Parts: sequence; structure tokens; C-alpha cells
Amino acid sequence: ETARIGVTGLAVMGRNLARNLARHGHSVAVHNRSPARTKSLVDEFGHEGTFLPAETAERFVASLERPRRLVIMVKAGDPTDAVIDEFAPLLEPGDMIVDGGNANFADTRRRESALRERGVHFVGTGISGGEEGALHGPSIMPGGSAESYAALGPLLEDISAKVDGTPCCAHVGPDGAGHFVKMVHNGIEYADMQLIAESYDLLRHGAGLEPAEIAEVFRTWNTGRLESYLIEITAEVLAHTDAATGRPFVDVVLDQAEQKGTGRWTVQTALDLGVPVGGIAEAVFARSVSGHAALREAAQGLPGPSRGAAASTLPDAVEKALYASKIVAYAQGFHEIQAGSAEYGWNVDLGAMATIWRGGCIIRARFLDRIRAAYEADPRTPTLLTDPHFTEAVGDAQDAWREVVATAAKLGIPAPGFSTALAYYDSLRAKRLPAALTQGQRDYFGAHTYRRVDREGTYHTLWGADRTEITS
Ligand code: NBP
Repeated sequence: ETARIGVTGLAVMGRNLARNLARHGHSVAVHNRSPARTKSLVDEFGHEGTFLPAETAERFVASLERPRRLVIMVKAGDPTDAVIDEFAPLLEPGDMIVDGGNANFADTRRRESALRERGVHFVGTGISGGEEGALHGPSIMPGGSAESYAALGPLLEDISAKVDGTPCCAHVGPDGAGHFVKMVHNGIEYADMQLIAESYDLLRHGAGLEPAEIAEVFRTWNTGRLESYLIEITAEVLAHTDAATGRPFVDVVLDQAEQKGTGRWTVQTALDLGVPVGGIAEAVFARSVSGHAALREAAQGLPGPSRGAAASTLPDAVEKALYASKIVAYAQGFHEIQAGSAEYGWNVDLGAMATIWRGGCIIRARFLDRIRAAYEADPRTPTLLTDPHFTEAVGDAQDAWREVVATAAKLGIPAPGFSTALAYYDSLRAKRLPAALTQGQRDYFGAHTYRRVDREGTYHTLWGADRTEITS
């Protein structure tokens, strides 16, 4: 008896993915470095479907139908390489290794190219939605060859989340494309969460609302265009009362946010690609600032604004600022995917990415339908901001957006996400940017040259001499 697919690495993610496969009627071979996890999976959930447990790598590989489909769900980094080194010699040309971990796309590119030489397909696959998603239907972003997708796609689509009957799984593109898109997805998630956090902060300390009242505001927002998983759980968290103290839960949690690294990768990669992703960067930095306890402690006595100005930050204005800033953050994230796709020749279908994020993952939202529609209407649109729906939304938000950023500044409430979104927006719309002055400075101190608005060519001014202009 052989299994259609195998999963090695049976911690929370691998175990739930294997169960999801089995529950959908796919026989699944299961393996883990320490056999205890394999045994407990079969003992506890063996009744859910057909599991073929294997204690050794050899038996695991032998229990897979050909061409073999082997999913790795181990800790990203060195463990992934260790597992590949263990299994690759046992595989044959045409076999497929799916890496469902949170790998860096550069590692995926390296692994794909090494395995391609042996004729083995390496399918770096972004899987979003945490353990619940893995069990009940994640959003799946497979990279790798089109040939491997033909053999794997139906299985992966089968176990993915569905929205309006459409699977939240599509072939992203060759080699590292899947993990790249998953990385940017996580970066966007950071930005989205930061904007929501700033909205809360403004409602709390600008408008003076209590957490329970703010929970109601978020519940109301969740019935409109902001409807999303993140807004929904924000209301839940804000409405929660700490059992031990009777205080709002949000007030007893230490205000130092942590991160695992995919947000940072998104920003590092954006810097390499030259793509401005201020919304994601500020979100990563905001978590970083929050974690610098000693620095914050040292700054406690620093002067702030003289309060007194009535907080005019009404929930309606914040809702508009949030929607507009969210459009900017997503526009920046999609720009990064577009740039990565161009750099590595992936030909990523941006609208399809919005489509597969509609379910299964943390950023699932009604909003993604709008993004899908925008790319359907114009697949080559340079930015989501120029899509008519989004242009209208940011147009409608103008006064509120600016008022919210100004209010935050006046009251001394940090709003880096809102501020950077607005600055990016104004930078794009500006007829002239002060970059002309920057170029002048660069030419002055470093003879870096400049181009002119009225003629072709590259010029340099002899700043230290008689300031004549020469062509360079
Ligand atoms: P972990 O990331 O905690 O990894 C534990 C698994 O890795 C165990 O099966 C462990 O085997 C195995 N492993 C390690 Br560690 N080193 C190994 C080695 N050298 N050789 C073989 N196996 C090794 O598991 P997870 O939380 O289920 O996540 C799995 C992957 O999915 C990760 O890449 C993660 O980033 C990604 N992911 C996680 C989530 C989430 O919500 N947790 C969401 C999305 C993606 P052992 O049992 O023998 O120690």
C-alpha cells in the first residue's frame, strides 16, 4: 500500500496539515525525526483517515506513490537543510519535495537549484493561517515548477481554504516565488496590525474611549468595508476582561511586541529591491521601539505637547484614515511583489495573490476582493492607488486622514503607520519633490552629477570654481 502524499515534521503545523489531507480522503504517509510524534498522531487521530506511519526515512520514502510528493514541515533554516540532505539521496527524478515551512525565499532559490540538478522538484510553499489554518484550510502559496504544480496543485487546492468556492491556493511562480509572496504577506500583516493598533491608541487616548467602547467601534467597522479577521479579533481582544484583576485585558499585557522575522525580511528585501514599503518598515520599527524597555524608561521625562486641545479624533475620521492607510500599505506590499517578480522573472499574477489571501490567512478580508478586481481591470496598474475604487476611497478620506495624523502629532500620540502612509501618498502625488535639492547637494559634495528637466544628458556644476555647468 502506498500513500498519495507524505508529511515529515509532525509538530503543530505538520500534524494538522497531515490530518487535513487525511480528512479529505488522501492517504498520507507520516514521519518525524523523533518517532513519538508520529505515534501520537496516529494514536489520537488515526480514525480521521488513512495514515501510513514510518519510523525511518527509507520506509517513509518507500511508502509514497510515484512520483513522490513529500512535504517537509520542520523548523525553518538548518533543520530544513538537514531534512533535505537526508531525503534527497532516496528520491528519484520527477519526485517533489514541498517545503511548507517559513523559509527565506533566497534559501528556497538555493535549494531549488541544487535539487533541480538531480531532477527533483523543490516546491517552496508559503502556508498561512497558523495551526488552525493548517487543519481547517490554509492559504497556500506554492512556488516551484509548473510541472510540479500540475501534480501537486489539485491536492493542495483540495485542502486549502475556499472563498465563494474558489480555493485559496494558486501556483505563484518558479523557485522562490511562493516563499517570497508569503514573506510579503506577513509584512503586510505587520502593517495592517500596526494601523489597527494606532487606531485603538487614538480612540483611547485621543477620543478618550474605554477598551470596551472601542471594541464596539471595531465591531461596527467589521460590518463595513474594513470587515476582516484582524478587525474581528481586535474587537474580541479589546472586549476581554482579565479574570485575575477585573481590568481590561489590554491593560494588563506588557506593551512590548515581539516578532519572528518575516516582517524584517520583507523590509530587508524591499531595501535590496529599492521598493518603498514605509508602512511595513514602520510596523517592524514600532515593534522594535516597544521592545526597547531601557530606552523607553530613559525617555519617560521628555517633554510632550501642552495638552488641552480637545481631541477631535472621532471614530469616523479614524475609520477613514485606517482605510486609506491600509490601501497604501497594501499598495506598497504589492509593489514589492511586482518588483520581486520582475527581478527574478516569476511573472506573478498579482490579482491571484489577492484572491488566495481572501481565506485561510490572517489578513483575510473583504478588502482583498477589491484588490483582485483592481488587478482584473488592469493587470499592469502601476499602483493600487490609481484604481478608481481606491482613488475614490482615498479621495473621500483626505480631510479625515490629515486630521487624524495632525491630531496624533498635536496630542503626542505616536502614529508612524498613518503618518508614513500619508507621506507616501503625498510623495507620489507631488508634482515636484525636494529630491532635486538632494541631487544638487550630492553634486556639490561628491560630483555625483544630475540630469536636467529641460535637456537630455548628465551634468555637473563646478561648485568649487566659477560654477559653470559642464556635461559629464
Ligand atoms: P517547529 O518550527 O517548532 O519545528 C518542529 C519540528 O521540526 C519538529 O517536527 C522537529 O522534530 C523538527 N526538526 C527540528 Br526542530 N530539527 C530537525 C532536524 N534537524 N531534522 C529533522 N527534523 C527536525 O514546528 P511548527 O511550529 O509546526 O512549524 C513548522 C514550520 O511551519 C516552520 O517552518 C514554521 O515557521 C512554519 N509555520 C508555522 C506556523 C505556526 O503558526 N506555528 C505558521 C505558518 C508556518 P522533533 O519532533 O524530532 O524535534
